[in-house]
Amino acid sequence: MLKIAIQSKGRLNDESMGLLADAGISAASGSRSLVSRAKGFPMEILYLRDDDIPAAVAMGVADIGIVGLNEVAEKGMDVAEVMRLGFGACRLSIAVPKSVGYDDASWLRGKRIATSYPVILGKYLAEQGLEAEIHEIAGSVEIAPAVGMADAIFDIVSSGGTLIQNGLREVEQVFFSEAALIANKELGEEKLAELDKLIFRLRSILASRGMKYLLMNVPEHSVEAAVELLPGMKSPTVLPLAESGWYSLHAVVPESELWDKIECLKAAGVEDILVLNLENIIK
Ligand code: PRT
Ligand code: ZN
Repeated sequence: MLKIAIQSKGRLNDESMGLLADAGISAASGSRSLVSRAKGFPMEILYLRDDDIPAAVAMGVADIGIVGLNEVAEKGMDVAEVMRLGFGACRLSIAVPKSVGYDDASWLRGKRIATSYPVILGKYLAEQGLEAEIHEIAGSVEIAPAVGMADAIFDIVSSGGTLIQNGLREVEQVFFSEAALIANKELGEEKLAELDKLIFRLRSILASRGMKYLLMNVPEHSVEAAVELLPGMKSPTVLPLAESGWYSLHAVVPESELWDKIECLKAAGVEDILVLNLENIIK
């Protein structure tokens, strides 16, 4: 039986549990002890701090885990990155007080940089051929320059709001992260087969996220134009309606293109467009 490690609480917990729930996997009796048996899949769920997940998976305490790629890179654990999961997106960036005249990375030479990610920062500085003082601090990195502890920081940025609130300016984007499914590199055959099943479910869910299912009525003379506008997974489905001269057209479109497509379809003579949510795309 697979054992999956997920963050016990924090930013990745909700979406990790949500993704598993969409895959038909839930924690038995909503229990939040360290380990709980899953329903809907032969799996145990282990709740850990995100910092501990790469090591737990590398050591085989858990077989697989959901964690930010930033933690995987920082901990330097030898685990397999199975798939990216499309949430928890952020970047690790260098930021300096906005009053500072920063032109390029050479400004960092000899400076004190506060961070909770000394390994990733150390690699970046080495690649740039720069020497600087890395000050490892556990939390509230963004206040370090204001209290005189550092000249710059290297921290997680998502919207950038926290930097602005603290009078900081993002000057180098170093590492791009999102949540990923990671796995122990030495899983036996049985666990690999279970992992394949899980990957299949997750792929179906991720493929459907951000997609909409469209149903519409199309007069015969508009069918060609509508099909042209809607390249579906293979091509759109076209079915004759009971009323002669009319067709029903079904297609899957990315949410980002939805309103553009609807406008073009209406202009092409399409009527009665239904927009439905898609739960899964099984290939
Ligand atoms: O207790 P535990 O150790 O498990 O959790 P944690 O406190 O270490 O981590 P947590 O829950 O804060 O974040 C878990 C993971 O979420 C991180 O390792 C990243 O992979 C991912 N992630 C995505 C983020 C953010 N976005 C993010 N914005 N982690 C932290 N932040 C912080 C950021 O440091 C900043 O201070 O949120 C603040 C707001 O960011 P802005 O730029 O949107 O203002
Ligand atoms: Zn953490």
